[in-house]
Amino acid sequence: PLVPVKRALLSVFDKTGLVPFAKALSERGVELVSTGGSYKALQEAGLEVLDISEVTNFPEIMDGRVKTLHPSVHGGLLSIRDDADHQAAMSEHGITGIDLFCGNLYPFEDVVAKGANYATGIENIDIGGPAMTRAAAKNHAYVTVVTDPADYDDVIAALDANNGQSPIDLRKKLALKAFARTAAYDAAVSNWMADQLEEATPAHRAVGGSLAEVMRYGENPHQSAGFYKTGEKRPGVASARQLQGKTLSYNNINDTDAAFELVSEFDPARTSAVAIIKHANPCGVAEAASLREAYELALRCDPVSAFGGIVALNGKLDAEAASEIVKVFTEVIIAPDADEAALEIIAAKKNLRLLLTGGLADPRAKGLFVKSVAGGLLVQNRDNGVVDDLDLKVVTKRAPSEQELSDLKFAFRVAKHVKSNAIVYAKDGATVGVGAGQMSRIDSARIAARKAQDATEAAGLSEALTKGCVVASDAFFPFADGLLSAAEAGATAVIQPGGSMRDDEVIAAADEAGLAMVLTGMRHFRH
Ligand code: 93A
Repeated sequence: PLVPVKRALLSVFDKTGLVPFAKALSERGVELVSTGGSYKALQEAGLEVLDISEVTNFPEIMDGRVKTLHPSVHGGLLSIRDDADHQAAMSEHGITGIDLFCGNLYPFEDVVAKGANYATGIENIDIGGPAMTRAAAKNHAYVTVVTDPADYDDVIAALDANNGQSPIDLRKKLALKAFARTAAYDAAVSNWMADQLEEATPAHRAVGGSLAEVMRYGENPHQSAGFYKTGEKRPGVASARQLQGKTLSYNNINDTDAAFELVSEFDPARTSAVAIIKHANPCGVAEAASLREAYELALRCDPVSAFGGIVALNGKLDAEAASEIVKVFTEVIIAPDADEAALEIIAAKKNLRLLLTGGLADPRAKGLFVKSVAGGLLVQNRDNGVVDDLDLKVVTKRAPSEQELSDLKFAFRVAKHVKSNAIVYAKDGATVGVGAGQMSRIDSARIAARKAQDATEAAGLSEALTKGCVVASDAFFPFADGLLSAAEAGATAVIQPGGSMRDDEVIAAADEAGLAMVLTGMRHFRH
């Protein structure tokens, strides 16, 4: 369980903490071996260190592509120390055991995130580093593998606590970390390569990411959780800059993502839009001439649910909008940017988290969407259908008016981001009732109508918010009942994908009720 550390090989791209770590090892009698740049850094710091080519008796060749890929290195890392045959091979070939490997890899993820060209991306795929990391991790029965500068101090402390020997629990923990690192590294290579060859498709790519943060807990306090970043280049919650407030929780990240993806559907050149999210569903969405007005309209839809919600904006947060938002207890605000006056207003609310993304997510980008099932991962492209691109067909006797058509598109844009079955009532560019996540469409329609009634009462209005509204459904109406319940609530126009066996029945019912109906031909299930 305890193994002495006599020789260490250090080969790091990121030289953070390298010199003090190597010095501490050296002071504890560990012999140091190192590669090119790392060797130079150690030598300049006055440490006694062997160059790798003295171990391999082979020069670094091909611009460093082959520097550590040698049996003297891999034999030293992989040999079973108490196996007679392995020991015989070592003495026959003059191989010395390597007891500690300290390495980190060419910064492939950073380089491609900065938009490196193809050749640069390829050149930054580290081969020797992962090979040594995996060899050392495999042989953790004898070898300590250190892949993260954050662990340097702990390793030295463990050696000191054990008479200069490395304990097995530490070696196992570090080996696990090493394999996680090389797996994430190769996933990044695979994803980048797939993006180079074809637009984001789920096929033939490793799905994975790097652990960015160990979270306090998951969806519930008894679940442990981590936040993994895939390195996908798109504005959103994973790459946003947090200006203030506590770190985001698991649910915060999930909801903030839902909020920002929704609000990104609204082109800021055309309109100002705000979405308020609770439990990953919008409890209010609106577009208007200003963000403040959009926020007020979004809030009107369901002021009760908005308490403790996440607010996303499609434009630069200004003082007018900020001063309204801070009146309601809000967990997170996410926006592309914020002006100075808004920052000051938000700063007064210490616990309110503010995230700035630097831009909006492209709703048409393919991206990848991953969901786990027991024993598997489902991977698909992000739902990148946009109502503006669809061929809308009027199927009723009455065609929607211009205002109705604008509201229909608005409602369908929102419905895409509501959990299925989704029914969205909207009027004048604002939701007035949202029915989400029901097992039957009729229930979602009833809930949306009831929420609209509540909103009407809360706003102290004499006329129902649903009077003259439109309704959107994320999937076709299987029967006329859902549609008729919307008409009863006051809706005058309907947007839905169509495609039901009973479309004729549903269209006839719409005609009878005097509704205008538009079919999109595209479904927006979301679960
Ligand atoms: O080009 S490589 O794939 N070929 C190798 O044989 C090799 N050995 C170590 N890259 C290789 N490395 C990497 O070089 C390490 O993973 C580390 O990131 C870097 C350290 O180089 P230096 O010590 O010269 O700065």
